[in-house]
Amino acid sequence: MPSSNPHVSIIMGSQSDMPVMSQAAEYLNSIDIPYEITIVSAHRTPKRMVEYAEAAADRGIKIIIAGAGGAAHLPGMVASLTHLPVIGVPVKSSNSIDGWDSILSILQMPNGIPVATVALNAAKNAGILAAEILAISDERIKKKVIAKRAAQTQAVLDQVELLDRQKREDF
Ligand code: RP5
Repeated sequence: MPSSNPHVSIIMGSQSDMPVMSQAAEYLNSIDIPYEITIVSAHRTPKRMVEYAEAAADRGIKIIIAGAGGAAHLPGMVASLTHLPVIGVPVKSSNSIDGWDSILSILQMPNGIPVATVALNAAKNAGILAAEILAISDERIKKKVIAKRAAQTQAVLDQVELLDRQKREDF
């Protein structure tokens, strides 16, 4: 849930990234992990980016999920300003060249400053990964992450059974 005491920060370069990045928030919401979500642009609000990243750990943030499109320097720059783990979400934005620009900008961090990069537009996976990292030291989150996985598995098995039933009825 959005919280005044967030454990996860979800940031993005532009409001136009919100349809993708809100998927990380949806997952965190679903397992009651407190988060905050806001816009921090590396090139339009560079001073805000520095202040935000430098203050994050002291505010109790444990993981930062950062999404951006195009040149997509936000995740790497934020990672360079904090020791917190940063999960990068390449966003296919209006100015993207098929998304490869943001994928490579976020993925190809030189040694020394890592950004854990998920697939293009895969903000949900970023939310899951953040929860899994928190689950290492939080039994309550661990149980919820495992339960979500079990529900996901069951949903696929239900689909398999439904298809099998339809096939039997067709013959
Ligand atoms: C990046 O440029 C943002 O992360 C966004 O994906 C992209 C386009 O931004 P807008 O022009 O839509 O604000 O900084």
